[in-house]
Amino acid sequence: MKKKIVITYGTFDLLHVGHIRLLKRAKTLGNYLIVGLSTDEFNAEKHKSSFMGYELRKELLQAIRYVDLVIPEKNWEQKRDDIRQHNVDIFVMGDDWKGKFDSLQEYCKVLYLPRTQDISSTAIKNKVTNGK
Ligand code: C2G
Repeated sequence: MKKKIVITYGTFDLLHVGHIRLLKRAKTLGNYLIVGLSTDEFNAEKHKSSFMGYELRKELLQAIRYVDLVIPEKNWEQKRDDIRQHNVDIFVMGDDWKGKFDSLQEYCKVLYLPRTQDISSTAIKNKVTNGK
């Protein structure tokens, strides 16, 4: 069967059902899913500090049946090169990023999928620390 390669990017901290549903939907758009996982250093650039470090977040992603390959996301600029290097057909992100990566349409299909409501790594962190 011809490979139809999908790519998505993110921090995937405190892995939760919103992440899983995004990855599941992304995989169904093709038959091979690559995840560009934000490194701890790039998270700092995104002004995000993740609860779990890169290696743990990578280990969790690799255990998900929908994920075929995890690569490090080190900067904003690498997406175009990743898409070309991996012959990506579809770039997918949650719709909180709607419009932000439309320039990649020059290289592959760009899709934004609805986020899963009422869950986020930040909300989980707050609940765990403040009990609310
Ligand atoms: N997501 C979702 N529903 C949620 C939470 C997250 O669909 N309730 C999706 C996001 O839209 C994103 C993916 O899950 O597509 C990963 O979310 P984050 O780890 O928060 O990703 P982010 O920090 O936005 O990094 O270059 C792109 C950035 O690396 C994206």
